[in-house]
Amino acid sequence: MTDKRRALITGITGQDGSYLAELLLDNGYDVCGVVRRSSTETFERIMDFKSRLTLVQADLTDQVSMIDVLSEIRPHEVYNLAAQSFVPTSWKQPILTGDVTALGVTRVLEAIRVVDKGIRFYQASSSEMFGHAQETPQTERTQFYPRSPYGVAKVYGHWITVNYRESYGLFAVSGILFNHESPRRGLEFVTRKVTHAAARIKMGLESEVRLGNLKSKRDWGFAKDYVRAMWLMLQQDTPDDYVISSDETHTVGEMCEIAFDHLGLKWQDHVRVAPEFYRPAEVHLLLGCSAKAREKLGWQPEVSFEQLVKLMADADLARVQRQIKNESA
Ligand code: NAP
Ligand code: G4F
Repeated sequence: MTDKRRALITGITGQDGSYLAELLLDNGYDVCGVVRRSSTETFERIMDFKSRLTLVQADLTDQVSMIDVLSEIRPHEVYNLAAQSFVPTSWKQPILTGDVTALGVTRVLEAIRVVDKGIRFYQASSSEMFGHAQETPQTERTQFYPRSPYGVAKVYGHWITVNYRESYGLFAVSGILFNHESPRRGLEFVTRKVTHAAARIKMGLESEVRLGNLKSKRDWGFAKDYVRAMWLMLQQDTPDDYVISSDETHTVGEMCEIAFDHLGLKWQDHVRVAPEFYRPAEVHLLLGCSAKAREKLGWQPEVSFEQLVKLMADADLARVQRQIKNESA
């Protein structure tokens, strides 16, 4: 072990985990990532810098594996990003979602309590906790009203983090992050589904994309900006909870318009509304107020909503063009 600061990231193979790992490596950390066993590797997002990481096998559903990993690595900071994070899946698999996304947080906190109470802890909380929003914009003081099993699980994760801070004096913080996207976003989330489809349509591989509620509004930002806020939260003198958002809201329809327009296409020609993508209970409007983070952490986003959608569309177009070239070679 070196004298460098050590960070452990659960969910390192996900969108945020991959960006956070890069940020921490750049900041001089030894970075360790928890990966769960699967029959095929899910290392695509961390491939370019995997040789600089330590990867350890554990699972948020397995308490002993989390204690073992913390005992072995002895990190200074733990970022808990692992979750069943796709909202529609949380209705299909509510028990699994509760086990990983809610109780999983307690398992990590228990591992910290047992191994070393000095470890600083970040919990990836979500604007989905506001759900049927009780006020607009939403702040750290807005009452929660989750609208999916995922949102309910995140509310549990938030409060157990606050509770371990208050019960055991842990440096445990909850970052309430609004939607954040990137070219590394999973293909099932709406932004990436749209930019990926627009790129394939542009290249003549498809002609339409089927979506659900085009009227729903989200406060979207760039994932790379948002992981910076996670790190900042763990560098403060005292633990606290922060909303991280762009402080703007846009409809799914507006997002489609920018993506298709950017690739020289008319979105109404290609977007079809399909009932199967509507949700049993929708979160209609999310709009954050990140004033506290801007003032206390000195955080602010660098990429606007429009820039974000365009950079995602560009990345998907380049990716689709590369695939076509490789297939014809
Ligand atoms: P993501 O891309 O879906 O990544 C989820 C990660 O969790 C993956 O690395 C996955 O591993 C891992 N994981 C799932 N179940 C696990 C288990 N049982 N044990 C260990 N690891 C497990 O999510 P993301 O967008 O990066 O989001 C990161 C975190 O922030 C999540 O907790 C999410 O709920 C929360 N969040 C996200 C947003 C957003 O807009 N992106 C906003 C607010 C909060 P595999 O690769 O093996 O599947
Ligand atoms: O992209 P989404 O699936 O993201 P959602 O449900 O807001 O959740 C994401 O952000 C949360 C933060 O608020 C995270 F905690 C969570 O882990 C995840 O990262 O859907 C966004 C909106 C919804 O209103 C949905 O109904 O887009 C609407 N939508 C319309 N058509 C669609 C589709 N969503 C998806 N995934 N697929 C569609 O075809």
